[in-house]
Amino acid sequence: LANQPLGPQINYTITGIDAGAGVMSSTTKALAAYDLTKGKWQLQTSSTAAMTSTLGKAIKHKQPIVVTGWQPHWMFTKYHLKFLKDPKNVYGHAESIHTIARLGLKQAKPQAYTVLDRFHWTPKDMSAVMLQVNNGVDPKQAAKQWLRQHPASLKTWTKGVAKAHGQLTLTYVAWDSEIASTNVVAEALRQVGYDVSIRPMEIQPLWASVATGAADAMVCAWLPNTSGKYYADYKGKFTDLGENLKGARVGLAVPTYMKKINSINDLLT
Ligand code: PBE
Repeated sequence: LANQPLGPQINYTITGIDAGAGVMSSTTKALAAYDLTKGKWQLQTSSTAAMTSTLGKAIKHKQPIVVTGWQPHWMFTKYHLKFLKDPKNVYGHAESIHTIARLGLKQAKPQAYTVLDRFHWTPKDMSAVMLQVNNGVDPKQAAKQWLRQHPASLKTWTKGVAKAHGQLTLTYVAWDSEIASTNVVAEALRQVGYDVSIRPMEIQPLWASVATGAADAMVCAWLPNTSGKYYADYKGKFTDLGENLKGARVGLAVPTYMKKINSINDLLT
């Protein structure tokens, strides 16, 4: 079986996630750019949970699989995966995740603005929280625990910030990476005194919520490529507080035991 072409073995299917995700539109572009559509390849829409479950099953049986991957994500911690080379650079190079606030937040809630502006961490930090959540820890508890274990980070974000009061709304898409970051920054904001609610939603309402001021901020903008379309669509209607994480990456991923598949071009062989 291992010597047969990959396509027929997996029904020419790339296992994807929710339709609105940037990695899905990039993969649709990749299908065209690498002539994969002509080669019968298709992208299957599902959800992160369904994708990671299908991935887990394939790995258990050492079967081939191609998924829409991103990093930081616990899938890269739990499994031996590799990104496929992308010589046409459809997915873009390393990305950063930005914090996006509503216009006027600085004046309305200066302490929140300061903490959100300072919030930053590393792929390793984010992976640690994601792994806890994947192991069954409640995201809020995992966030609290991470902050207890990283007092220096919390101090960097909150130092000198006066005690705050009042409501604060953060929105996010329930991707594992964004569940981790949103819960951690929400917990930090609670510790300076805010009553923080976090609301999961689809990606389009996510950007609209901040652009209309219905939400105060979000920490889920993968730039320049993955969330680039929404960033451009809503430009001028939000404040970009800059990077909260550097070194993120998006692309097609396969288990490392698929030794012959190293580039997106190899899917056609
Ligand atoms: N992701 C995780 C998102 C951004 C964060 C890669 C699934 C996407 O829009 O594709």
